[in-house]
Amino acid sequence: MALLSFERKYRVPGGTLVGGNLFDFWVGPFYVGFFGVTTFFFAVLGTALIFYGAAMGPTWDPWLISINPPDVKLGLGFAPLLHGGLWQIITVCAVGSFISWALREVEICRKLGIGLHVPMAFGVAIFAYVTLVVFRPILMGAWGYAFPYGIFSHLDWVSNTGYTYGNFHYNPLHMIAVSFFFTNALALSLHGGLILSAANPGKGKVMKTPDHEDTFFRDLIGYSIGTLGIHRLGMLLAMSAAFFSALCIGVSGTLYFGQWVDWWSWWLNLPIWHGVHGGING
Ligand code: UQ2
Repeated sequence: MALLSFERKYRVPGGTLVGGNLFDFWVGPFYVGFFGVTTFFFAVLGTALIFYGAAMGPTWDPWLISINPPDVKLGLGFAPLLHGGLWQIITVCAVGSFISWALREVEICRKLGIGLHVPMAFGVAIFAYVTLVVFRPILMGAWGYAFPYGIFSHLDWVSNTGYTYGNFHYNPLHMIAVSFFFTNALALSLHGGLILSAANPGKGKVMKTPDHEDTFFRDLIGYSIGTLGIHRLGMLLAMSAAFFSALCIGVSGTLYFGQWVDWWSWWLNLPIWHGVHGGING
């Protein structure tokens, strides 16, 4: 693997959080570091255990393989290996490797003297995953409320969990999360389209500059958020989407137990409707 011309300049020692200079080296293009080692360890062990669980299970059909959490009856205890124990160890491996990956990103940021935005954004994705398989199950008192590791089986879990609370589309935090996902898609398509349009003015022509990008949106809607601003907006929208997703499932079964459509009764129960003709409060 050839070194890019600028790589040598940026391959500086230091910036590590753990291990001093012990793991401060590269393998081919990859920085290793203490957290490179732990990422690799957890990822390989977790993947091997998924294959072991598949071998112990009834099928090798990739759609149908499923590593299931323990029965709800077990509560928060340690489960026998083939009755949720594998799921528990695989979950530890997953969380261990995700957090190791984030900390390896932090070490690389420190080496380069750049901000920690990438690991912070990734941290919100980790938070959403940990909410699903750790925080919410603990708050509900059983690992069995977490989702199974399988393609069809996790889709079934999403469907069943959604219907447990009536219709998740009535969950106001779900509404906010979906709105952030859609707005994120809008912002990224505007940004991708704008950059590609400036970079591709037509065969034989010199590509255009950010001035043209600004002017396009000022002509169109009287406002340009700017080249830095669009990336701030993108990061805000993406992190908010993941954060509100975590909240919308995190409160279901822990703070809110009913059907989400009934949550909206607060509106009908406002005192301003008392005595309104035809209203539910007479
Ligand atoms: C912009 C700008 C960019 C962009 C985009 C815009 C030059 C290259 C996409 C336009 C974005 C706006 C007006 C914000 C839209 C708001 C939402 C919530 C979707 O002005 O500056 O930089 O890529």
